[in-house]
Amino acid sequence: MKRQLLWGIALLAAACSTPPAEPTLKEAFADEFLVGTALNAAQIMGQDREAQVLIATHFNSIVAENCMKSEEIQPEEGKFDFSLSDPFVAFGEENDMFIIGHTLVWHSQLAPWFPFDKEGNKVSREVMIERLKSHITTLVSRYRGRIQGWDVVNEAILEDGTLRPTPFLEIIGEDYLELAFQFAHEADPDAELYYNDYSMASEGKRNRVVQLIRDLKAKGIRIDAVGMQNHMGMDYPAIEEFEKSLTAFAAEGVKVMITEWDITVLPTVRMGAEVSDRVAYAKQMNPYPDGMPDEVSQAWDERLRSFVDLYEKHADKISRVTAWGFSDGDSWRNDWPMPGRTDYPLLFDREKKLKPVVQEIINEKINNK
Ligand code: 9MR
Repeated sequence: MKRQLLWGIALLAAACSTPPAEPTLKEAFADEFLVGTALNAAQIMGQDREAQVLIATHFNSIVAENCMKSEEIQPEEGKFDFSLSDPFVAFGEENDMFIIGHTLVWHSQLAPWFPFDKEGNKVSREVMIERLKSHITTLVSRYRGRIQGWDVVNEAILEDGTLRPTPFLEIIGEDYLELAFQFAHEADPDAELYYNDYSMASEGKRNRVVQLIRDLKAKGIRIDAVGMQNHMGMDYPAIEEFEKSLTAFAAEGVKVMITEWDITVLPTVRMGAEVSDRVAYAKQMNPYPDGMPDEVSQAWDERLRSFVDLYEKHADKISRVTAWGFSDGDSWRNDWPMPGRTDYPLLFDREKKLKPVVQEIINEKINNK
């Protein structure tokens, strides 16, 4: 009896001395949607061990920021480089995460050989279809049953609602879209398939994406979700317009995913996320190299909150919210479209600390459960 009492006291003391685990992002939103982030090479390979640990703690979904783009994964025809994508997938599996492949068809970062023959002439439609099929089939079947969802086609539509003139459109024609989804589906019938794009709040793009969903569905081709990249600034997009697109896509019977989330606090040089845009550095466009003034930081917090409110309002339609990167220092925003700026667009700061506003949101949600 005495011994039992002593054990009891010892256990109680041990329990009291272990600080309660801090609530995490993925726990806070567990009833609503997955919370994801994009991984860079240092995070995948564990050189950035601190980030790896925090990513595993806070996120339950990951996407490859760059290592599955065609110029990286198939730099020469038939020569695939899986040296980053394999450990990326393994990391997701070890941590029980929902893994997204990004991206099978994209005009940007397209392997240079893709549309040309050995003489440097454009290949025929048949050859381009064969290359498209081989690229998609190789990737999707390698990770069959392990990658749960693919960004099949990325950024194929312009803001005016026309199809972007890419080598795929020029050489194959409009049906490259349905072919891409079909090839992906054949390679892994259980994988979810997505169309992913930026500037989704624009009316032209909204309508054309709706049309794309209808076209695919009318042909019996699988599409599970629309990925709304949410690369935003302090003054764009208008939240109402973003919401209109979100509800318009969901009304077509697909899920919505917020796929590439970040808020730049810097003066707008370009809206959207056209990777090829480049503007020379100008000091006055980099106003916060040493930190954000309080009022700017508060405005950023408010914008974050207004979008979190929107996602929660539509949690029945949204299956995942993914930040485009882990901490501020990693973000592509620091160099786009103007290199060398200091931005603060993500959920974790440069010291890899959760931003106070994010911690507040987590606490509010956990306390309300
Ligand atoms: O964040 C990515 C950056 O590191 C790359 O240099 C760039 C080009 O590959 O792509 C960035 O990610 C883009 C994503 O793949 C598609 N939507 C726009 C993203 C930001 O440019």
